[in-house]
Amino acid sequence: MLQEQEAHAAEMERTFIAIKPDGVQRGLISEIISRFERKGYKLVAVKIVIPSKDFAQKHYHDLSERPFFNGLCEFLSSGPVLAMVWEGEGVIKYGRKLIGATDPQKSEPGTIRGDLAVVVGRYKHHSTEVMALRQRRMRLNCGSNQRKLVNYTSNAEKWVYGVN
Ligand code: IDP
Repeated sequence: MLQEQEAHAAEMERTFIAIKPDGVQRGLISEIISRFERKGYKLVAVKIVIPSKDFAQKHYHDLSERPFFNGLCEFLSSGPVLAMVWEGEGVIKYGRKLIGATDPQKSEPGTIRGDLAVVVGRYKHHSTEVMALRQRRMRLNCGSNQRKLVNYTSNAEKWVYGVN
C-alpha cells in the first residue's frame, strides 16, 4: 500500500506558480489561490519570498535576451512574491489556462489575467505581473525519511522547497 502511494506521488504532476509583487500588493492572493483550489488542484507548498536580483535573473534566464529582462528582474525582486507548488492531473497545462495568456489583452475573460489585468509590463496598474508562471514538471521521489527532488530542472523549486 505504501509502495503504491509512493508510486502515485512520484507520478503526480506538479507545477511552480508565483504571484509577483503587484499581485501580492493588490491583495489578490486569496482570489488566485481559490481559483486553483475550486478547480480541484492541491496547494502542496507555499511561501512568501523576496528574491534577490541575482535570483530573479537566474529564474528568468531564458528571457535574458528580451528588452524587458532587466526591468522584469528588478520588479520581481522589488517586494514579496508568493511562491507556490500546485499538484494535480494536468496542472501544468490547465494551470496555464486558468491564468490566461501572458498579454492580458489576449487573455480570455474567466482567466486570472483576463479578469484581473489590463496591460502587459511592469509598474503599470493592473499589469500582467499579477502572475508569474514558470512551469516545470516536478517529480517527487518519496524516500523513507526524506522527500527528494528529482529531475531538478530550474531554480523555481528552490523558492518553495528551499533546496540547494
Ligand atoms: P508568463 O509569465 O505568462 O509565463 P513569460 O514568457 O514567462 O510569461 O514571461 C515572464 C514575464 O515577462 C511575464 O509575466 C511578463 O511580466 C514579462 N513579459 C513577457 N512578455 C513581455 C513583453 O512583451 N513586454 C513586457 N513584459 C513582458
